[in-house]
Amino acid sequence: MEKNTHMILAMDVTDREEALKIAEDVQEFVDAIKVGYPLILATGLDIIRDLAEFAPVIADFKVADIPNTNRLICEQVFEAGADAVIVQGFTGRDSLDACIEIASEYGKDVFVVSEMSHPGGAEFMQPIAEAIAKMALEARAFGLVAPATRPERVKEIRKIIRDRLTIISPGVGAQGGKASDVIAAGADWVIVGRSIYKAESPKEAAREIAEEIQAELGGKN
Ligand code: NUP
Repeated sequence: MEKNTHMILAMDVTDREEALKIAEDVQEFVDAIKVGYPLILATGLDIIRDLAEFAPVIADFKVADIPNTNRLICEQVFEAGADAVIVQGFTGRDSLDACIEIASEYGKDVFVVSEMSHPGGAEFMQPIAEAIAKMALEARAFGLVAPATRPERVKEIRKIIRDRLTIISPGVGAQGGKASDVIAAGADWVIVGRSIYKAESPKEAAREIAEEIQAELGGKN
């Protein structure tokens, strides 16, 4: 995945035409588009290929099953045209290995959730987040999903994985996180949903966040 704008759009609208329009409008400001259950359940799996015309697509299915089922899910995701899949880490190494095995067969990427960005993410997941990050490193995942709502946690995860894995970070805007803070903490990409797709002008909202990120990086990228 290219790292130009350092931004991923979370496309959680439930209307196909709206999704395609937003994708067209914001494509210059995003490196990837993340789709999940809301859009796919509403419009069908073909939306992945449709959106892939604008940017690489990350399928946020938070895959969390036994290895065999994970394998079957990941095959469907990559057959549908996704460039990467998001999986849970708490199901353990064998489940993660199954996803990574299929991803490498397709030449695609796996992101592992270490700790979720909502307040409840601190309840059960935070205490095991470091262990999940270590596992993802050993299993050679492509990256981790770490919370933009807690930049200090992104910093901790960065220390563990050093520069060997990437970090994508949701929770900017609607959930209270700030793009420049989480980029400063060590995230490679921020994930932004509602602040863009619910804005009066998604394009202008995306431009503003992209500029904030570039100002933070100050030419470092
Ligand atoms: O920990 C996570 N937090 C989170 O918000 C892991 C995620 N995958 N997400 C997703 O990121 C969430 O499902 C949504 O698609 C997006 C954030 O959207 P928003 O809060 O910017 O609207």
